[in-house]
Amino acid sequence: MSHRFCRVSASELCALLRPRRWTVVLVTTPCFAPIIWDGTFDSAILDTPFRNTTIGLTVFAIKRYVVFLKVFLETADKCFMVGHKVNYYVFTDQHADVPNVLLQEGWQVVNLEVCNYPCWQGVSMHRMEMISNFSKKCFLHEVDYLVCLDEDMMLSDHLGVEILFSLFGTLHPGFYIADHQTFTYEHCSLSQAHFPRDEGYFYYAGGFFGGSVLQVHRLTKACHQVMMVDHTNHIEAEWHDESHLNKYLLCHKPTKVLSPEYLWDERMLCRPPFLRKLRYVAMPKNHQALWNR
Ligand code: UD2
Repeated sequence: MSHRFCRVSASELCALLRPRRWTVVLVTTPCFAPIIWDGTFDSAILDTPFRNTTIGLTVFAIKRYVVFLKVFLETADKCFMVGHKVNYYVFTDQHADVPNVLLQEGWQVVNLEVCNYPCWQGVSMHRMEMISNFSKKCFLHEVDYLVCLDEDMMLSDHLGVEILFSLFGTLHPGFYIADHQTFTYEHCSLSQAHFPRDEGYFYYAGGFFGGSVLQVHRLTKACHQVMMVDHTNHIEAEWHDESHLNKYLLCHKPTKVLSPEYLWDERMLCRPPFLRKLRYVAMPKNHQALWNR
């Protein structure tokens, strides 16, 4: 052994070997995809290889959901991919009400005209179709990665390139420690989203997924196509697009998985001590008021 090693004191050695996280959390999937938690990555190292990367963020602000857009954009401007180039793609039927938020230099908001649908479930489910269509039409030429988010949410901490990989999904905050028997995969065997109760390790949230544009295009196109098959057969999966997203991610394993730090609802859930950061959290909302005014 060289003398160099002998000169390290015991306390220095302890500091060197100390794991960045003391709490035990699952940091890899059975397929060896990393699960991203605070303390499992170093942004200073990760930022460099993504220096020339452009990230597209898609959100839907249809009908009254446009009210959430100002806070969403303002908080994203502070926390999302800071130091990188971002295009916000806002799918909306409410152009006049899209707020004019001052963003970082070089960042832009692109409003994409879409029609609305008579019911909330229709809006939620057609997101797959719209992302798929616009991926082919423009995202493939404009950005490297797509991050697809719910919009009735706000960013509350750093959310950066640590999430990027070819295909990623986010552990649903309501199920990340639940017995997999309780996962709300689609149980109707006639639906294209059907998945047996005793298979599958994770339940993913519909409100946060993404990857390279090519992978997101494949995912959204596939989900839309199977939703159309269900529609023709007069079937609607219980959790709509989220049911189909889960089926897709169970058959096409994500290469990165985001912990519930990346999607949390403080009003619905009790925060466990090992959830050190909340990066993306639900805003208060009243479904009734949003739809029946
Ligand atoms: C859950 C999922 C959501 C979706 C839905 C399907 C999370 C956090 N949320 O959401 O992604 O899978 O279940 O059942 O995992 N929207 C509009 N206008 C409307 C209605 C919806 O723009 O009139 C958009 C908006 O961007 C919203 C998103 O669709 O964030 C999803 O709708 P939601 O958030 O009301 O659904 P929720 O919370 O039940």
